[in-house]
Amino acid sequence: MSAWRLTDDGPPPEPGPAPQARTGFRTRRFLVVAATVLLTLVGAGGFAVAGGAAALLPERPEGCDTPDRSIQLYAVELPRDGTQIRLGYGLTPETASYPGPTMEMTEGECLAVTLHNQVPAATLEQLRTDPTHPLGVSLHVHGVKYTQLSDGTSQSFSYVPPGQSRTYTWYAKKRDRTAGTPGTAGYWWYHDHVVGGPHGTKGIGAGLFGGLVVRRPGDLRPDRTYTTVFGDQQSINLRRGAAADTCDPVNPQPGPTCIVAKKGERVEFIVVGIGNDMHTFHVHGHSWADTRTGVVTGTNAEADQVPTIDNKTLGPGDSFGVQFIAGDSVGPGHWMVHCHMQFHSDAGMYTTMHVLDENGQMPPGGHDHATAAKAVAPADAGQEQPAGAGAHQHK
Ligand SMILES: [Cu+2]
Repeated sequence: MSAWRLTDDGPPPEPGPAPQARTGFRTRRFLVVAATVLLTLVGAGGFAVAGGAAALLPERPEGCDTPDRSIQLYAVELPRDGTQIRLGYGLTPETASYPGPTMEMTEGECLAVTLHNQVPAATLEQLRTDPTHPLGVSLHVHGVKYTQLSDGTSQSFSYVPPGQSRTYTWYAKKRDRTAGTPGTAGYWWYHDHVVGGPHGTKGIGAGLFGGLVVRRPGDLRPDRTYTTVFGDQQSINLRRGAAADTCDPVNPQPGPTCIVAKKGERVEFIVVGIGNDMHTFHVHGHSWADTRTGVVTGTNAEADQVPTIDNKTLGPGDSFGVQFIAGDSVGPGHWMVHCHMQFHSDAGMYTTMHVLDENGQMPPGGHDHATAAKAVAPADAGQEQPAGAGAHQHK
């Protein structure tokens, strides 16, 4: 156990002179050690660190005295995908999915997310790679501010054992022009950091991830937002080929496996990379400005400084967002969304954005991927899977 300490006036005093300072140092060191022991003991219980312990490490980021909003989030086990264990986050246990619900914040806002772990201990045990690793799920977020108590790691004891709950506090800090800090507006993601091992690799691979967008006041609001998580095994949202697009042509229900919009609607994608592979995000028929939001503003001279793109590289842990107008000048249609690493798309790393006309109708013709949809085996971040066969066709 070490007592961390940093002073502006050099190392701790050597034995000898200045007995008063020496005593002070000893006292402070004792307090820090005692505090660390207490925090460890409370944290080792695995439950929310509360009361006196919360005073040791800050519970909330500076600027976030009281959360502006609170939500409940549930981690549950979903039906298995073949033999693959699937987990999901949901605003209710019944609506859990992978990706989990898209979170939205505005700069300046402080959000309290209470995570309830309803994943059976036996399932977490099955995913565990080291028998000494604790059983639990967590919530670790990118981009916004949080203190160590909301870090969502086993190292900081900020996880949730089976059957328990814990509140995580996220702060969408504003840009500070004086300090030169950039703010937190952007496209981010959240995920488990505990299931299976100290980096949550099994939790992410099983489905515990979701998108987060932090807006700046005045940002254009999209009509529809989709989160596409590009991962290992050539997967989009852990699915491949026909399994990645299950839109019912008669009654399409927008969701993780059905990307649909009407012509003229502003569509937003939150794009996230998980796993170990590089990918690219490409949409047919549509392009966007390579800015924070995909939208370009300002004069023509200013706009000329921003490239227009329709393909963007994505590494593990990266996230970005784009916005464009569905069917802009190209009309309704079945527009492919895919990774442009050719062997990835060949293996099934593609889905479709179905753009209907202004009345919500799809003009007939032009969509048949029965022959292309070959790889539909469940994808997992950690294991090789046999490529199954599957197809769907709708016109
Ligand atoms: Cu790829």
